[in-house]
Amino acid sequence: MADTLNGYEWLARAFAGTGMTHVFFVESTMRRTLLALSDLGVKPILGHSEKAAAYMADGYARVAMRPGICMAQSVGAANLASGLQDAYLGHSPVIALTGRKEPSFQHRNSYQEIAHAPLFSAVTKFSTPVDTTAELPRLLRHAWRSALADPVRPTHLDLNGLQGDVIELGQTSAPLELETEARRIPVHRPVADDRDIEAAAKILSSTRRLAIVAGDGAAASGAGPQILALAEALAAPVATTLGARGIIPTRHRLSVGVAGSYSAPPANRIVHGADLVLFIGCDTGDQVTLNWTIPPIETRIVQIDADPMELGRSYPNTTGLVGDPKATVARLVQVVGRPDRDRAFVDEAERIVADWRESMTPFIQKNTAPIAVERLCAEITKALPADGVLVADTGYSGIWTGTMIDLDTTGQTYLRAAGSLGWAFPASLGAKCAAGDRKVVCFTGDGGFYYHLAELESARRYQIPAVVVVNNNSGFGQNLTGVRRISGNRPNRGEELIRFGPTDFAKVAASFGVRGIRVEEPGRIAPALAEALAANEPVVVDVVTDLEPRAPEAWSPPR
Ligand SMILES: Cc1ncc(C[n+]2csc(CCOP(=O)(O)OP(=O)(O)O)c2C)c(N)n1
Repeated sequence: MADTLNGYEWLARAFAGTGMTHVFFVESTMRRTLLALSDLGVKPILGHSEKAAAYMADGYARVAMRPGICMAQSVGAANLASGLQDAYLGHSPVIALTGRKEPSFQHRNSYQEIAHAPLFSAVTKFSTPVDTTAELPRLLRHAWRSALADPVRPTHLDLNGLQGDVIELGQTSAPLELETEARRIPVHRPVADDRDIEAAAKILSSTRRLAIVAGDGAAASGAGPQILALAEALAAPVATTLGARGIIPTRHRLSVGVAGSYSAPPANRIVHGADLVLFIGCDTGDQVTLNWTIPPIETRIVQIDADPMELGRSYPNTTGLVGDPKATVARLVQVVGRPDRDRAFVDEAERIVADWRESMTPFIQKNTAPIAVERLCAEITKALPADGVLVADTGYSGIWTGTMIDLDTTGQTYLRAAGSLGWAFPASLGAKCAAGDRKVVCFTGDGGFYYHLAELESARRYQIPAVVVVNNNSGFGQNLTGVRRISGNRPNRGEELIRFGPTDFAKVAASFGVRGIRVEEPGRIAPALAEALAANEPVVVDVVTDLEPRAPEAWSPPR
């Protein structure tokens, strides 16, 4: 029997025992636990909103590939839950802890409290009240295992006591381990059944025009080298989801870029032109398939996924293999061997990509103000270290970074918002907490940056040296196209819906005590990035661009 401990002592020691380095919270919650964690060397990071704390935990979890913890008191639960949407969609193992008023306060108009269960039901895969400290170890272990198991997703414990204090003060004599084997995601690497692998190898080898689409699950599995080996053996072009950008070097001749709605034209054209598509760790959702038109719905599919529920979810004509992408593709490479392949399809794909890249050259080389975002992206490509982490916000920030920034070393990591505007800045702070010496660059629009500007204060207080690049075009640039469409392209009509600023974010940063660099000329981008990356402190690089230029547009099939 282990020693009897208070809940807060148990929790702090159990968390610290996993090797976690930071937790993210907003007062007033779990004070005893937070102080005990601090004593054990785990840094509590106080954010300015629960949503930002959740995003920080998310960024932390995606880099650490282990659980990220966020905490809030009862009235913050709704804010915290809203911050879990991205972690849920982005398959990030965030564990949320909230306080909840004691049972005697329930169902009698208690101040500041609504029911928590409905708030968390849509954004977690496991959420439960914890009524006694004796139950805490078992339920936390379950929340932990559940967050890490495929499909990886957030979990939540609703702790008795407004600030979780009833649980903190109760006693337990449970063992301190949260997990017996500390492994990063994916915790398990099952290999698909040999018969399924052999059948798939036959189908793939006998397809002339074969395209691979690698998804976020393949990226989480670290399957890049195995996918590249398979693509080489089968002479197959490789497209990715936005989240799997960089899973193989983006300048590799087999790489055709991101497919779907947040993409440049080549990948969609190429995947659409395939006779068979091999999806690897890919959710086949609307974003990567451009509403299930890339490839067309009747296309023959082979699909590898750790989660059997994903197989054939959207494409009925699917041969499915259940297994970890890395382990299963490695085996598939062995079985496929070195078949004699027709290279016409890859040659065609290579030409399409080369033509598109050439068409972008004038924008990349544009040397006058206002700065072209293509040029900004090219400068980030040059500046990002070989082991750098790039954190992109949603919308155009996802499209620009996913199409115009090349990631050419296997040491680089690309993280992107799964749709929540404003996610990237707080997520990049959490990412930096987990990244050690690796540099973290956040790419955000001004619209996205406004959401959590207050976290500049957190970045300064904790000296979290993330580099924030703001594509400052004084408005919701992506939405200009939509506003114009509904206003019949009448000049200025409806633009008040999307224009704001101008704001000098370098000055805003300075007022928070954060170094800010304002960039108005293309020639100043490289020195600004170099200065920011060399600084061992947070830096905002405010790049003045224009609302008018459009990001690359997805190619869609002729109707
Ligand atoms: C929470 C949330 N609200 C609204 C949106 C819709 N949305 C997507 S992109 C975008 C505009 C983003 O503007 P900004 O960050 O300035 O980048 P830009 O398009 O100008 O490059 C909006 C409003 C969203 N994705 N998430």
